[in-house]
Amino acid sequence: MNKDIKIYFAGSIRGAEADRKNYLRIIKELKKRYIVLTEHVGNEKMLHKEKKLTDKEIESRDMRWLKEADFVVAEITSPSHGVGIELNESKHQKKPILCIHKNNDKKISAMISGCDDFFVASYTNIDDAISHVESFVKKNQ
Ligand code: 6IA
Repeated sequence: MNKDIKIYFAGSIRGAEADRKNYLRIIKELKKRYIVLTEHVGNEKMLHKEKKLTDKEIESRDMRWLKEADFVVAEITSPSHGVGIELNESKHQKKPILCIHKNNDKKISAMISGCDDFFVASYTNIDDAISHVESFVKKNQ
């Protein structure tokens, strides 16, 4: 249990094929272990409330949360411009960054797999995804 560790979870929203249910399952498990700053990424109801915010407000709030985060966990199975920007910003802020993706035959961006600042792991189920996060946090704490 690391309830004082803050995780910025990133995942596709307006990007391609956002698998919100999958994000939600991962976030639910992460919340048992850590503080998740960006629960809305997996939560349809919370995202609905975001509609009251302007894109400018979303961008500046998310960048503030990113600064606050101890770790960044990005679900990169579906390509997303927003996630790409968050990853690049996290890299400049020297955050420990874990990118997880479903174990399928789709290739992930070379800009992610080719970058030494990102630790990339594939998973087949939620337990698998969480154990990647746990061991990454343990190693980089
Ligand atoms: O380009 P994308 O939309 O796929 O970017 C997704 C990433 O950017 C996520 O990891 C989020 O942290 C961030 N992001 C993008 N849009 C939002 C948002 N509302 N709310 C919170 N974070 C966001 C989008 C509009 C909503 C009403 C559907």
